[in-house]
Amino acid sequence: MVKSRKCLGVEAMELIPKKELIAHFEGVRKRTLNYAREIPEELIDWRPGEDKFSIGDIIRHLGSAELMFLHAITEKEWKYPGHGLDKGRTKQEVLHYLQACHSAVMSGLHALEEEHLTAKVKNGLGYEISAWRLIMAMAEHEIHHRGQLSAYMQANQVNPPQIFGLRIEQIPQ
Ligand code: NI
Repeated sequence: MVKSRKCLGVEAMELIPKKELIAHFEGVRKRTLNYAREIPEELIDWRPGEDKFSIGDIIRHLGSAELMFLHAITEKEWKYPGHGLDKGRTKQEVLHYLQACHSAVMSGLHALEEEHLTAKVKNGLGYEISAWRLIMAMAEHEIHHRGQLSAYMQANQVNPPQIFGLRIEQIPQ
């Protein structure tokens, strides 16, 4: 049976209620923080190349990206606040910025009505998608950068935490 894109969006919202989408992102963020907390202070400005993100840049970027995704959902406009040192310089400052962005975004997401989430928003490339997909995109974006943090840590002989608390060798074969 062929269904319109709108129908599919509404059905998906029924399958994944807003509170579950938010809870999923909260879980992703909790695990990102587990990584960020393990980063030694002296590595906060480490970057793998001159024109690459530093560890601090990635953490500031995750906070600013959250604000960007919420703004796109609520205002249907793409606007990125940047990830410069004005957002925080030390590990404590960048984590504080990340937390401040997260609190603002969680309040914003909780306040959304169902119709905000099924409304169409243009993505960065100009294609229309349902706004709720941006919450999933926000999670995917964060997971991408968390993997990057993990690689940065390993390049500096710092063991990143296990994502779900177990090593793959602990799972029965
Ligand atoms: Ni990014």
